[in-house]
Amino acid sequence: MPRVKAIQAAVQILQREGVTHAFGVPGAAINPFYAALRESGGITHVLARHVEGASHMAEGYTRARAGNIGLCVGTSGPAGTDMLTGLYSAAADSVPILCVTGQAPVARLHKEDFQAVDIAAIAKPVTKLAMTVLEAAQVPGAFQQAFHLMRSGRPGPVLLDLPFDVQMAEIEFDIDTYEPLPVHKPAATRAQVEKALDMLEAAERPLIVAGGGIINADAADQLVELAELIDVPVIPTLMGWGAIPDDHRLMAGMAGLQTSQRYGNANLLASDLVLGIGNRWANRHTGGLEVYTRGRRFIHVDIEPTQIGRVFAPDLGIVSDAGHALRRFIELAREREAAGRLPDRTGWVEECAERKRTMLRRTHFDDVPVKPQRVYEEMIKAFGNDTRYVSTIGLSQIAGGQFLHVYRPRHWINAGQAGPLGWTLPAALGVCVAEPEATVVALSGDYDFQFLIEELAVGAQFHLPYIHVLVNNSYLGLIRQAQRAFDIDYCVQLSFDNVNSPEVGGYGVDHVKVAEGMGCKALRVQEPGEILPALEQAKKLMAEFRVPVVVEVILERVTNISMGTEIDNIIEFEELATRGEHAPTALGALNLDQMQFLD
Ligand SMILES: Cc1ncc(C[n+]2csc(CCOP(=O)(O)OP(=O)(O)O)c2C)c(N)n1
Ligand SMILES: [Mg+2]
Repeated sequence: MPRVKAIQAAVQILQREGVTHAFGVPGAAINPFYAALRESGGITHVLARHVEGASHMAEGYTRARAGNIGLCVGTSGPAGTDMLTGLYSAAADSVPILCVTGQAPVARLHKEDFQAVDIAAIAKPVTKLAMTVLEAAQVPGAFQQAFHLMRSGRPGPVLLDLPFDVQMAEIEFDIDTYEPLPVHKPAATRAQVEKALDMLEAAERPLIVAGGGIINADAADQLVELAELIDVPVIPTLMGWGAIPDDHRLMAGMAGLQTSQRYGNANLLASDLVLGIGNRWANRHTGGLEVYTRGRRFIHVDIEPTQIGRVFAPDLGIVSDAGHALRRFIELAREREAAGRLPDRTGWVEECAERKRTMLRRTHFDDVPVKPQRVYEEMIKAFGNDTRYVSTIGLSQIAGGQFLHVYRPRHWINAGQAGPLGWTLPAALGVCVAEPEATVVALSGDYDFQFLIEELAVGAQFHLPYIHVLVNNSYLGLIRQAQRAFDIDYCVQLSFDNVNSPEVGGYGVDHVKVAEGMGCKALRVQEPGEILPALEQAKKLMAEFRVPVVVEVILERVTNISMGTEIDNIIEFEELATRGEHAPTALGALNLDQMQFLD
């Protein structure tokens, strides 16, 4: 057996498991890893400017392509704690990332050594495995188990914490005898799917709720195939958005309290049976369960057994990987089709499609300062169907969910559950690393943008071009809107007179200067008619300079975005679209004549 340092074995295993990129920040306790990385030469490293940024880059990298596992690396102590937010958002959204941290030597762990913290204990609730590896000979097994766990069942992150002396110790290891462990994914049985199809057959107005598990399982094609075969409309969740193209005749809109369409909620409320696949009944999707569940039956298919019944008791629960389940559904539905047993759904499908054509929100406003709704209209005009959108949270993200269009899986990359401010920028960089040829468009409010703004320099240094649409209301907009319930507007203002930049007109931070200072390109627009030319110009700048390009749109400071606490009670703050020209980029209303009857 060759004798190698344990950390050299670890790096060899990373490569054997398919890792080609790492995102990180070095430090003394993790330098053995960096030495092994340099020696191996097979893993490209992107140097983040903040360790939290590295963790979100790893998330973006994983989420951009099926099979990817993002690796983030940091030293002991604060590097690990900085990456906790990435571990949390990865766990919450079922995203595998591997976080490797350095650690004080084993014999000094209990001596309050410099930057020694029990990161494994801290990270435990937000990982599938968090382990300080105390024996060098355990290092290969720990990495083998990490990959097995990240890929098996409900995917999620792992943290491996490596004391300095453990990294440096020599062990017997031969990569040629290493084999990744088999991945465990449960599969729905014939009996389970027959029962589900019986329930679907008995329903009059069935819907499929398509969750992120379908995207994790790389099974969007099977979802569309099943929907078409049984002719059942689909409501994607925020995490499942893109599993069925927005312009598909069976795409019935998103339901929910925030990132939803009026027709999505109306369609869900009109249904009598919901088949949820790879979803988790997130509370911002369901709203109050009384309203969500009243009058309809539920089938829940999920890869994680303990997810069944967690939020409410379904009428039928099936533990299965979404891909395995969809393939079984297709197989058995074909048998029923051959037997002439599939019900005719034309009336119900048309009913849903009609709502999609008519229950629209207005986007076309000519106001100055710009109303946010207009930004999304211009984005749709500027960016093609193959655009990868990245966003996190805020009114900007919510309105993006309401107005943008997504046509492919992994083209809406959003930190769905954790929603950590600052996520957008580094996650977009991770997407760029994973998909260098893709058109990547990030969407942030001003506060999200400011949170991890230093990561712009990473995009400039490593030539990771993307467009960052920054909608600036100089407010913590979502929280300002939420404070209406308290009748306050308190500690949510980002406005101040910038002594260096009077041209930002009291909006505070001069994002253009900051972006330029970081080595990126940036444009600022004040009027609706300037948005599209700026986005076109941004594409050119991106191609020419190969750096991130920020397009800042100065918004009206106070615009409330549609949302509510129940899916049958969403508050609309703007006038609704009553003519095609009010919502020119809405799908289904593209034919202006279709809406004239609403006049
Ligand atoms: C780390 C973190 N802290 C606080 C919040 C709560 N929060 C959600 S949205 C938001 C304001 C976002 O402001 P901005 O990015 O400008 O977006 P806008 O709502 O104005 O479009 C805050 C503070 C959060 N999601 N994450
Ligand atoms: Mg804002």
